[in-house]
Amino acid sequence: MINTIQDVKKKFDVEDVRKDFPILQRAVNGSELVYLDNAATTQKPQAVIDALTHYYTYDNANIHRGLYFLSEFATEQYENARLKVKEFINAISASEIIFVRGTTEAINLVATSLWREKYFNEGDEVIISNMEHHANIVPWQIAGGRKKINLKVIPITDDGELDLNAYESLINEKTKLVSIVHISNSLGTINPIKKIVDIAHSKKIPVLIDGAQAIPHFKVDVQELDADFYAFSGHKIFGPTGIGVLYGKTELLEMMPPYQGGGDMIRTVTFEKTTFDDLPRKFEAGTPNIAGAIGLGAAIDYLNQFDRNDLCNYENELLNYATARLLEIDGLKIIGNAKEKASVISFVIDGIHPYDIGTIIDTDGIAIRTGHHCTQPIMNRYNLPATARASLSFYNTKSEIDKLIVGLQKVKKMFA
Ligand code: 7TS
Repeated sequence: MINTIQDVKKKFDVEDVRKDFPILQRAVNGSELVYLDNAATTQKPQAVIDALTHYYTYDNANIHRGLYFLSEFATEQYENARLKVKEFINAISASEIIFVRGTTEAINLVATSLWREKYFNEGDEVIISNMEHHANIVPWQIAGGRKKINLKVIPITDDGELDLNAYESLINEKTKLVSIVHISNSLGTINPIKKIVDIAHSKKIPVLIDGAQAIPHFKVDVQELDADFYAFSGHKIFGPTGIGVLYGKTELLEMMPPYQGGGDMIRTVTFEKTTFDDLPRKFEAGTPNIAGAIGLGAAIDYLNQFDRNDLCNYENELLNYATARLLEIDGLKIIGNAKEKASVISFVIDGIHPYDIGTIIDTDGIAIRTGHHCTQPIMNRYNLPATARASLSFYNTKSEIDKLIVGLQKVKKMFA
């Protein structure tokens, strides 16, 4: 069979890839930057930076309005980015792609809009898990104002895996939604999301998936998962900050009232009554992050050059290497040992506060995250105030992991 141009993927080579990310060449505190905080945000390839610069230099105009060339051209690029997202996650239609600020706004949109629709009554239940980011806890707590949704929490095992039997037993006639993280940002656990969806759907309950950490690691197909909603942030897949995506099935998005009101989301307005535009514009009030969407499109183009499996396999290789090397350190314990794990490693070292670890290795230019990672309930589950976390992307190398180990050994010596 003859390959089409689109089928021919660029061979993955980490040294080549690193040249695409200019920030990786900079120094921090006199050392070459070792950036191991990719779960917080990823670095941007030159192609994304160029797309932003190009847009603001040559093409800037507001969209969906003027009949002049620049406005039409900006609109075309913005809508083209939506098409790229649609293809990227295999949605049925581009109108199922709502541009938002990020995962946080996507979940707030769903929680607020479903309340307004009276989809929830006071005392109805949303099933989440013990490993949710605050972005998938707090919106459900505040959506109804004084009226409360009850959160039912799937417990996790000591290894950091969801207890699926407990999940099934939490479902009852009050369960209105399951809202669950695909990959945990603090444990690295890859949840069996398809199984979770199938169980919920067998009881006719829709599922929202927080895909913030999954989307950078592997190919996500919303139709294959049969996700009702899927949320992610552009900045975690090598795109700009301030842009993200809410995917929703058409029938759900059509049933839901707008999240915010204003320009661009209406069809007619009088002082008495307003009618709303069709999807997706009903949910995109005001001037959106046009440059951000275009930058996200460029990030998707960047990723699409590669076979995503090559990137994923390489990240797994890094995960295995880093796990083995970290465990060489006396007194170091990894938090989160699920069988299915992405390249996110939380750890603690006996007698040393994670903040001290982070601060000391920063003096050698090594960036890791320390803290509760916006997942306080999981810290409580393990009885920890915080962990240190190294999260790896496909532009990281084994030699960077070696530098982390040298840094941690230095920390150990200082506290000996
Ligand atoms: N959900 C998960 C699983 C996340 O990891 C994050 C951010 C969010 C939601 C929120 O995403 P945002 O783009 O709307 O802020 N996680 C992290 C992190 O682990 N370190 O910094 C941010």
